[in-house]
Amino acid sequence: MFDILHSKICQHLRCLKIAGGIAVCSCTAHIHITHSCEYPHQVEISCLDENDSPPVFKPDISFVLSESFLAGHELATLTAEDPDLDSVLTYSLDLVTQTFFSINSSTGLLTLNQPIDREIYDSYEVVVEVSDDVHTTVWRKTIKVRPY
Ligand SMILES: [Ca+2]
Ligand SMILES: [Ca+2]
Repeated sequence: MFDILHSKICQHLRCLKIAGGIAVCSCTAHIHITHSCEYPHQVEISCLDENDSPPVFKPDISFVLSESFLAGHELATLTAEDPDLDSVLTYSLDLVTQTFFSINSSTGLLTLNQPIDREIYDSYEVVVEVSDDVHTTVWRKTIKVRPY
């Protein structure tokens, strides 16, 4: 039986958190054994990455809406990134946006449900959500319909 100096391990883990923030997957810690052994031991510790950061939409998302687009027209892929390892992102639309648009829940590909009439609505507010199962990030933009 032996005791591990927790402060030593905690110190290493704290350093990793400060240094990397997020994408840390392993670290090395020196563990000193306080009984029955005169030599310090070194072990490899695997640090699991917590899902503690929200996904972020890429900043360069833009697309146009045109009266000439048919139903099913592919408008844009709204991609987000998540700093946490092994995150699975799910894309969805808010209720009003779902009336006019569809999104592929895994790829973020946004498509048009039906042709649009600029004389009825000359702009649309598009609200897309991405979730990592814990955090949800919203992307919102008002797009003007162009007549061609
Ligand atoms: Ca994390
Ligand atoms: Ca996350």
